[in-house]
Amino acid sequence: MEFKPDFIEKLKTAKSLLFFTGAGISAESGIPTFRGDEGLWKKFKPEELANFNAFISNPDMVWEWYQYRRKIINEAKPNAGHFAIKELENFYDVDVVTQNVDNLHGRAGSKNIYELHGNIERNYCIDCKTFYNGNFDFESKVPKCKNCGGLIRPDVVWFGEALPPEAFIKADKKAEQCDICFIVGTSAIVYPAAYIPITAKKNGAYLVEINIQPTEITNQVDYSIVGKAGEILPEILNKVKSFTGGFMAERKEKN
Ligand code: BJW
Ligand code: ZN
Repeated sequence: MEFKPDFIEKLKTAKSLLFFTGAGISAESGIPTFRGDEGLWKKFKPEELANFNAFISNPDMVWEWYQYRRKIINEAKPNAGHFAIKELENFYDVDVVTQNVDNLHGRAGSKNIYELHGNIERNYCIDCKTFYNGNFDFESKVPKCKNCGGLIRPDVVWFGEALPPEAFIKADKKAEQCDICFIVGTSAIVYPAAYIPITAKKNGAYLVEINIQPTEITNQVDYSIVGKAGEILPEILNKVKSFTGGFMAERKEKN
């Protein structure tokens, strides 16, 4: 595809890229998004599942929902979008600020990942905070802590809960410093995560959105690319690879 000329210029001069990603980047890996026609929450109401009170009043139901999703995530693989972001590390300083809990950026090999909503591969005891990795062999009933008998929950951020402070503070700093901020596959309606691209813009970053449809943030971006992340991101990578001369060539040699 033909990219906007000012975006090409930015790609040639930028040193640091920040990717702010959401469920849409994993859609082509077969993981359902949250909202929209095919969204997870057409079938399951968020207020019934993604909050602490729901877990306390019906732990088995909430646990079963997470086990169902873990199964899908375990079988999924990173797609061309995740891998393109990883490969852009050969040319730029790349930071990935993700709302996803699926660890597909990690499995694609990205170096600098800030997980704002936790990671579904981890669990912890709600009472003594002991951590448990793994999937408990997909048990459908909520497991109990070996130390204290407390309920074990997934290490994800539910509505009304604080984001992991270290990840959010670092992500916010990266947002202040990046040259280009890509907003990929997110409805950009969940806060405080959605402040990340706004912070980037306030600090002079060029904003590029990649989504199959317009979102809450579309009217604030410099460039809205309508299309699938798994197709557009590899095209951006190819464009970068096609640049010759200047410091881009030096960067290729350096890496
Ligand atoms: C494609 C594609 C393809 C498809 N290619 N694109 C203002 C400030 C602060 C807070 C608030 C505020 N206003 C309201 C709040 C409260 C609340 C909130 O934001 N509510 C809004 C919904 C209104 N926020 C919170 O409660 C947060 N905590 C908080 O505020 O704490 C305060 C506090 C402070 C101190 C102490 C204590 C408390 C927490 C939010 C947690 C969100 N958690 C979830 C669940 C995580 C666990 C799990 O996975 O189960 O996170 S909700 C869900 O939404 C999940 C996602 O990460 C998040 C964002 O969704 P995402 O990724 O954008 O997915 P979708 O489905 O919405 O969009 C997919 C997009 O992809 C679409 O646009 C498609 O078009 C696109 N797409 N295929 C490209 N192939
Ligand atoms: Zn415990």
